[in-house]
Amino acid sequence: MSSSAATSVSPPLSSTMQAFIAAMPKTELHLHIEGTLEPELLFALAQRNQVALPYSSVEALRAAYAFSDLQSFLDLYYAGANVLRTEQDFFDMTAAYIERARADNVRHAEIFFDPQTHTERGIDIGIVFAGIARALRAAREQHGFSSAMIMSFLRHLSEEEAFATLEAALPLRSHYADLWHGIGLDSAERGNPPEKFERVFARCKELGFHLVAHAGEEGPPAYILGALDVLKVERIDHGVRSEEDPQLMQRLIQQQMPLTVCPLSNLKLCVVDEMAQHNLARLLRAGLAVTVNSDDPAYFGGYMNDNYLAVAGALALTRDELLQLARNGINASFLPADDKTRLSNELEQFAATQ
Ligand code: ES4
Ligand code: ZN
Repeated sequence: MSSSAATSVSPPLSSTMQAFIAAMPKTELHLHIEGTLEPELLFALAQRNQVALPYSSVEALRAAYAFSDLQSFLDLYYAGANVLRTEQDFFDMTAAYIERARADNVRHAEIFFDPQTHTERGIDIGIVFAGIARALRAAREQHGFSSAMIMSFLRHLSEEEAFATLEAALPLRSHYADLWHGIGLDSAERGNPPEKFERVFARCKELGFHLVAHAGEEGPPAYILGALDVLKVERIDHGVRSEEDPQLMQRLIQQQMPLTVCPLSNLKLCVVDEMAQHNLARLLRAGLAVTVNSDDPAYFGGYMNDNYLAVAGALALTRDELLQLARNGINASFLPADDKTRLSNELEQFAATQ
């Protein structure tokens, strides 16, 4: 990502703006459920399941969350997921996330989960689906919190393994028809271009899933083009490196292709050196359909509102720009048209009373 200023100090965000961000109705479109496992719960699950951890305390684990790039994070993220063993574990993790999201006035969340992280350890894929879905359904019934599940393939593994995961999951589809709407692609981007998954994504498209893929986080703009043209995705996860290709930028604007940007993630994984250098505001002001999301909040130091607060302060976003980011999130979601309208009305009503 290009930048000129070496350092810059942003003025503190006014309490009015902080309150505005907190109260604004929001959507979460880029959230890895395994990335919401807070050290406290991770330790509790390790104890419950008698899993040994290479850290002596919650504090020691949290102190290890200092990353130099995507891979250095993924190593800890996959190790952390090793404490997840039972349906109840997946339920507890998801329920804790929902509580946190609701506190931030997130109304709707589309949640990635990585079955391969668990099936590789001998956990049945049915356990993964069941625990996550039970928490999401309870949240819908008790609080009107709506959600969707996006099953993601790990791109450092083979396409054959992705096909095997799809095959294992498809018998569950009818049981989770209310939630499982999407297919994603995540994990180590460099060296694992979208083309590697062309056939499995084509199959998922035939099956009627919504398609998304991580692209242009650490990988080059060519991976974004590949995600669009080869995988035929309808959203790009991250996509911040699109700025390096002006032609691609024009296309993203023209197609209003949503980018699910994750500011604190980009900062913690050294995609940017400082938040003031983040290109979210430039992309927004150029007319791209950018959204704000939290990625792996337990690892990156913040949930939805923390992400909004960080960019609002560092990039001097206006109230109208914050509203536009929230609007983009509603439009880019997989919600049916009537739900989008209802949520849009809530947002515009909120805007009108501010
Ligand atoms: C991820 Cl930040 C990020 N990038 C790619 N894959 C991921 N899985 C979980 N977090
Ligand atoms: Zn991600």
